Amino acid sequence: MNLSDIRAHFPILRREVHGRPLVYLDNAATTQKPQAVMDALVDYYGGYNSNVHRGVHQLSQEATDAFEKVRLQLQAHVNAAHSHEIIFTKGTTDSLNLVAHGFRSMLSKGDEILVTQLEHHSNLVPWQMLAQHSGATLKYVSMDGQGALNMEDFHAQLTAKTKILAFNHISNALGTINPVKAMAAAAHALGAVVVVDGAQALPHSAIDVQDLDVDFYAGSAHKMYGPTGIGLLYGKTSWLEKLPPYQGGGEMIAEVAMEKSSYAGLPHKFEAGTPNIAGVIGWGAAIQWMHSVGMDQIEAHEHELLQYGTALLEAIPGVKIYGKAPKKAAVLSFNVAGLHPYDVGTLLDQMGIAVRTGQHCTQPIMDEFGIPGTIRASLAAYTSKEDLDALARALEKAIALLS
Ligand code: C6P
Repeated sequence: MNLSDIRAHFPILRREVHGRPLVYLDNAATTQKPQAVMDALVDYYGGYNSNVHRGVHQLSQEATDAFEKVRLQLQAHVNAAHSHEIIFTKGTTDSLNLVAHGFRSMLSKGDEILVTQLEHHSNLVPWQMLAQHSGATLKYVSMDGQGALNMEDFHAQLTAKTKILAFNHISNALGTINPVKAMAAAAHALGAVVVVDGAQALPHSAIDVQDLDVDFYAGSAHKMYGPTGIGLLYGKTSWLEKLPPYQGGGEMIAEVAMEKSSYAGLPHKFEAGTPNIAGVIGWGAAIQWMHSVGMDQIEAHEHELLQYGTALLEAIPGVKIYGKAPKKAAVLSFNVAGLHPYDVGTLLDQMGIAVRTGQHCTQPIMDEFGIPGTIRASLAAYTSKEDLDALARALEKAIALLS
């Protein structure tokens, strides 16, 4: 598919904002949805809406088949060894909380949890809560001035006391790509569990959880062209079996008596209540759409755009880009000397350019740089060089107006 074919799948890209053509550069917050995803939702609600795993009737069978087909799609998409290793959650935040909560009874004083300074709050606060609850100590790996993890610090902080290592694959604020495979191997050598926040990696490249050899990997459908409110937790069978259920209710049980219950096997043990059936089915269409473009093509396209956009922004006097790690993906986080990111973002919006401004749920990163936040342009498969040209032109105008 060429870029204009790709863009044609996204009706929203044809709309205007404040009388200007929309330039959507807030893809790390959420991506737009191709028509195929919207069609899948309408087909489900209009054609076979029913609860899953519950009825003998035809509609329920059809809904269950469509729902479970997506589990298989996701298994293939991340190369999990078994489909029961794919747990449907509400999203990355929910997945990470499920894991952190599950370890409450397995950690105690003297144990350590290691995170990094690059984490989204979703991969920091649940571990703070776990530390408070269990008495374990929370430690973190620092980043350098380029926004890359300080690997010497990583090896110094990782010890035999480390029970959990939790970090992101790609930083949402800076785009840093972390060396997941090497970090996981180092942690496993010391007996730690490896939990990876893959929210920003899944949209941009092919993921192979077996090759990375991580114990848990979390993601959100809405950042990969799918619906909101649905996400994934990949977990190795051995860990998912050890972890207690996160919530109690229907679907996650085997036998229920008034005094106590026994739990269902994987994956249902972690899927209490009626799931987001439409969300799952829509996600299946999104994954199919991504594969119709090709994961390698998406990665190559975004890499080219990242280089193009970096050069454009750096040519504008006063612009400073935050996050220049040698391995970096899909995010241009920047500020303009003397201007508040919010003011710049507001003017860009007036010119039809959608970017995110602020801390991007990564306050420790902003504190480390000593800034209130950044302006963040984040890329997707449908982003064009013209989008980035429009950003640069609008930015120059905004700077002229605000200076
Ligand atoms: N980042 C952003 O604008 P949820 O909200 O559960 O789908 O994803 C949370 C999350 C976890 N980890 C990383 C690395 C993320 O980027 C996000 C979401 C969005 O950067 C919204 S704050």
